[in-house]
Amino acid sequence: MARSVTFEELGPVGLICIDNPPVNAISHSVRLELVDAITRAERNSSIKVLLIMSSGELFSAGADISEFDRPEGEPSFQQVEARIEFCHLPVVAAIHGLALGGGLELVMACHYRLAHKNAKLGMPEITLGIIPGAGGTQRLPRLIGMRAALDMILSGTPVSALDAKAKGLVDEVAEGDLRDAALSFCKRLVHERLGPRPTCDRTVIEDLDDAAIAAALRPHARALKGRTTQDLVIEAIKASKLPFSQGIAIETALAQKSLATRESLALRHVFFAERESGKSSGVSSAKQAQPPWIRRVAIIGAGTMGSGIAMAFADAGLEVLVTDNDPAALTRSREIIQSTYASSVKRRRITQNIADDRIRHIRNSLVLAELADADLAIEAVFEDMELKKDVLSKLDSILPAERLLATNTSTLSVTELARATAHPERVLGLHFFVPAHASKLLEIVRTEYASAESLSTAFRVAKLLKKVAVVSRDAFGFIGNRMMLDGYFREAEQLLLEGATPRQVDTALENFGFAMGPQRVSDLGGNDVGTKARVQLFKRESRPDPYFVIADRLTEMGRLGQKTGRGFYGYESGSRDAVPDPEVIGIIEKLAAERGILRREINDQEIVERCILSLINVGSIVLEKGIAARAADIDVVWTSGYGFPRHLGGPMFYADTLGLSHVLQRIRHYYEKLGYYWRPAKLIERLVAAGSSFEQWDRNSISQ
Ligand code: 3H9
Repeated sequence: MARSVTFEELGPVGLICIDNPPVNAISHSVRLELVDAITRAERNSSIKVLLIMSSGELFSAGADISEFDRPEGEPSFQQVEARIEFCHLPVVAAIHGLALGGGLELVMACHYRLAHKNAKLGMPEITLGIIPGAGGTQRLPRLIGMRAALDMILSGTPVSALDAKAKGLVDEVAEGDLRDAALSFCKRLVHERLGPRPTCDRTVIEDLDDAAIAAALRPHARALKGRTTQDLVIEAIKASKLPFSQGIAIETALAQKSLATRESLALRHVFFAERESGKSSGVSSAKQAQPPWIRRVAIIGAGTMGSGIAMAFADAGLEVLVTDNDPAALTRSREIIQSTYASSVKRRRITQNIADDRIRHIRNSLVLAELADADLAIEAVFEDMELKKDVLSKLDSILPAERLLATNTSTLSVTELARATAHPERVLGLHFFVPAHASKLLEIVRTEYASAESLSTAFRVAKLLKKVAVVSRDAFGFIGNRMMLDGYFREAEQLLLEGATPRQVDTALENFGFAMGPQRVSDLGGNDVGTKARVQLFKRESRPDPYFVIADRLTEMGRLGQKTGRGFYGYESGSRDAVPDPEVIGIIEKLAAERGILRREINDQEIVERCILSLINVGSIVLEKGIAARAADIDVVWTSGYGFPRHLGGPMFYADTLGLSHVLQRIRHYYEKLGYYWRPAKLIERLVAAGSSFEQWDRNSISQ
């Protein structure tokens, strides 16, 4: 069996190298082999110092998350760290790339630390709903102080090597070859007879009072809304004032507690779901296949979406050509791009040099034929079937036959668009979300013609853009918008007709955990945008009244949302604060009366239950129709693209935690009360009859 840790004798230095691709996770076998290597070095009298490094692109991504549901086994993390800390030889860690979570905890148990200047060090456990459980909450405060440690663990964001040095987390920052620098460092230790320096022997002098805790929590309030892990982190960090062994015992108990929370199960589910998305129903080979190199991208259509997509590629360092036959559109696009980058500079997200460089990566042209050497073309012209067909067929004749042609449609049939070309196998939908350069989700829309090579290229695109990709079959609304329109948003509108107010619906769903309630989202995106999209979608499939009758009426009245200062709410000039508007209640009452709907008091519990259950029910239909391949893909779409609280795992995972028989019973209840559109999805009925769950369904469909 291949070893995941190697040992090399280099004069007085014993070099231990972790080699566990792809991310050097500290698995059980790595821990076993680390202890073996240390024992071997200790027995060798010519070795005077131990150096721990890693191969590959990063030092370590931390503990092996896939082993979390099993007993830790021996040696545990703590045992390995104690072995390092109490080794009679000085132990040095040299970090390149990333040292995260358990990887950094291992580093902190070493006696000396070196980092390459491009390395980053972080404790991302909180993003998985757990606390650092391998000494991190005890050693980090000993090295950098309680407040800095609390901030680093609460943020979950890695710090740079230089920052780590300033904090006292590393001793030296190396430029050039890390191995050479680390070997010189080790030899210096030998020469100067510097011995072990256990972190556990240090004491924490700083205090953590309530004001300091509140100040540490404040910047993370939004990310931690509805979460509980932070309370356990605080408790563990406070314990670092105690003698080390007592602090470690408290950390271990709290870490076990965090692992068992629903929050942690949900966050780990989303972590793996994001990495698994697309690895089913024949896509896996495409995801793993070696896709062509992509350096130049052509965007056709210089509107808001085209400009956003252009920035997404420029941000990834690619050359972008934006074409449009309207010179004014190209001028506007340049203005959008310049002002977006200027605002990023103003907010200190990027420097002026980086902004200038990205702008230089984007070229404009009025001539479509100029894109002939592009590795990939994405059309982002108006949502009009004939126009898009015309553009795609022209692209088809300009670009060599193996290049991907993508459409950014959110409403039209990609299949019909593909048929307009001579090579339908190279046409896919790449559904970007607004703002295209910042949003995390990319829906890849496949038709029955799409080739594995096209899919593979689409995955490469997502990876380049650091987006999470989910494959959807070509159907009304794809995965996300179908669930939003037929489920979540429709139910929100229905609740308004039945008696709730926009503020009540939004607040209830924001308290549930959505970043923004549905009516505020509509006002932000523009009610007219939704109305236009539904007009197009209805050409594929229609929906009976009432279906977004309020939003459409608001559009007719010019109440388009924030951009006109009036929508579901009123907005003071220059303000984004949504102010309830009695005129809107009047409009809703009238629409309800026209449909014979009797308005009544509706409580928040009913609002949340109906919006979430309808989302789950339509999600099940999306699954049974094969629009999404896995329930976990739906969870990825909703947590990364639609603001569903990540710590609840996405709608389908949440359904499993509620229990599917309970879910079905409540859906049946609303079906009896509200009629046809609440008809329970057959898939839920089948799963309940079999005593199964969405998770089980995913597992079965993967093993088929
Ligand atoms: C921890 O350390 C707990 C301790 O405090 C206490 C212990 C007692 N384990 O993301 P990618 C896999 S908690 C297992 O696509 P990238 C991943 O599934 C841990 N597997 O690459 C994927 O597999 P596949 C704290 C892991 O370049 C492959 O590696 N650490 C782990 O875009 C490539 O991943 C974290 O939270 C892992 N720890 O990003 C860091 N990490 O190819 C989690 C990755 O089969 N990891 N895999 O799909 C990351 O943030 C990113 O993976 C990383 C690379 C930035 C490292």
